[in-house]
Amino acid sequence: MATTSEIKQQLRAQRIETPSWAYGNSGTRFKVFAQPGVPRTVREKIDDAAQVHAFTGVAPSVALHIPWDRVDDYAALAEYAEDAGVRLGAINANVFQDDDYKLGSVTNPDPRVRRKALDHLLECVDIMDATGSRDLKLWFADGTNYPGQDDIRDRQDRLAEALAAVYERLGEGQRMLLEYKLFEPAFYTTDVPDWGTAYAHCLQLGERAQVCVDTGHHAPGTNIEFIVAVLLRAGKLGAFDFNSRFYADDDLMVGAADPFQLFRIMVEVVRGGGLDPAAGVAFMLDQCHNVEPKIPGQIRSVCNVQEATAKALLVDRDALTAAQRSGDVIGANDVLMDAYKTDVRPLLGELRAEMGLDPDPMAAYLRSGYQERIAADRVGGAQAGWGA
Ligand code: LRH
Ligand code: MN
Ligand code: MN
Repeated sequence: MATTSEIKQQLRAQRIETPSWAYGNSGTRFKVFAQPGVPRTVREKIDDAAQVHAFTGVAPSVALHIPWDRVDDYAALAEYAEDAGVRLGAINANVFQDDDYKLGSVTNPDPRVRRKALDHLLECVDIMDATGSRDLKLWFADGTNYPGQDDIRDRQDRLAEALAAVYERLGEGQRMLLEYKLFEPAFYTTDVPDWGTAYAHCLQLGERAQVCVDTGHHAPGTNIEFIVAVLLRAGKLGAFDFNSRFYADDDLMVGAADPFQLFRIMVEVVRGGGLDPAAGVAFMLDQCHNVEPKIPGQIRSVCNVQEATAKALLVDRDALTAAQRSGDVIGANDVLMDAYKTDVRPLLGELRAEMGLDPDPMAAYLRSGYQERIAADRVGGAQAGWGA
């Protein structure tokens, strides 16, 4: 069994990326509730992400979404982030918010629209060159609403063609992360609906194409930890978009709806070697804080991922393997549940103190006065993007 200092070492090394869009106003199709102090610019989103890192110590990068975070000079933005104490992380492409994309982006039957979508994806790689980002995250809203609307197989061919062109353009050390989603906005077919489809495309593309598992993108009851185990075994798990859900793609704080599921996922990550930075699994948040304050929402989410990771690291592997091999069903389950039932908050508090941080990041942030400052200084905050 790992010692406490080995466990702390792994927790200290874990990196959790926060999304720029979590800091802006967001909502549902029914209403966006504006919050005081939300960022008016990309730089202010970066400032807020830097706060999350300052108090948690494990969130040193922030993902961008283009064009929500479009600026003139991305190299200057990367410098700004560095000065603020964070890095620019994954570049998320957006080929879902133009009128042109009504019938799809890279799978659209119209070659002009396909070209436009591909150009945007290629532009995102240019941006990565300027920001020094490693990952291009691709999620396609593409699909159909009615049987017969378009040819399912042709759309797969168009998708493969676009992915190949982007893959070809990737530079040294850059990767492509292909994210799947069961449904929404398309309600009949989705062109990348599941991990199998994403995996098949990534396999064909090559080593630098990896699957992104967004925890909110499955049918209810799907065993996500099984998917994680299979992808890690195949060397194809590139990233997580963490969030939690009660119904569909709710984008709630990770670990809020089902902390046990998050633990089970992290158990498979640990088992498959996915915590080792060399495995290249990016732990990212993809959430919107519609009713709760944004920076505290991100701090809570980072802490929830850390808690689940700590519990997963506490699993007594030797005892578990022994119980599994001897067919001790209840014993094996006990080993797992022992770890899950352990209160890891004191361990994480100690770790943070050793890192020179306040043991309680949320309380420390709330005491810091930052929230009051931004509420007073920032007037007329921006939408996160969904409502933009
Ligand atoms: C799609 C998604 C994808 C987008 C993000 C804003 O539902 O999960 O990752 O880029 O939301
Ligand atoms: Mn996502
Ligand atoms: Mn989503």
